Amino acid sequence: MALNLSLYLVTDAGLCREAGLEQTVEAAVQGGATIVQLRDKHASDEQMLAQAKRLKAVLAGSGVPLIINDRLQVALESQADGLHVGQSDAAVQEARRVLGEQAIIGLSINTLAQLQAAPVELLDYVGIGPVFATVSKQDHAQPIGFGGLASLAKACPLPSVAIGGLKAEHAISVQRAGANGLAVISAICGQPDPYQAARAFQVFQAASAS
Ligand code: TZP
Ligand code: MG
Repeated sequence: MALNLSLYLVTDAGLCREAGLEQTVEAAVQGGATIVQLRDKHASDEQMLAQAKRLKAVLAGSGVPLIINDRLQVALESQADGLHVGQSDAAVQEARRVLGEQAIIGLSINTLAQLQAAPVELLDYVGIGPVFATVSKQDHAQPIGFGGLASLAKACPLPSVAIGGLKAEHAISVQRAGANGLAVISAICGQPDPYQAARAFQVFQAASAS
């Protein structure tokens, strides 16, 4: 199945606590999220594995892939669809070797040097950002703005998804910058209505396509 990065939901356990993580993901997918990443910097591998299994059940039959952030063993044991790694995470080579050819593997990049160093032949997509500063990731790299996003997306031979401080109203600028989609945490997680929050992106995407 072709990789659809147009609305990439990255989960945050804290922000989803009240509404529930599975409920948030289910609503977001109904609202148009096309890919979901389980990200939790505080959970143990066991907790993350259990959460991955619950999310797999939620996503079963939806055609929306489940990607695991950072934890190669969790991705393997949960039989998730793929793994997303940052510059300091498990090596892409190791992830591809362990997860196999079919797995979706993504890498975060923030600079042209990181893009040039990326093993693009082993990757399915890159995450580019942060576009804006965000409280959702405390240790994020220097924000690159839409100008930086455009230079990296244009130089990138792979599909790309923009991340960092993005809201529905940024969908048009992201598309114009040449990225294939938007990855978001707080625009959906912790919103009063995650279904409507996801749908808002479709409205902007449809407007920019017409
Ligand atoms: N990587 C770069 S910025 C970011 C991550 C995981 C957080 C994005 O969260 P938000 O709430 O969409 O700004
Ligand atoms: Mg990481």
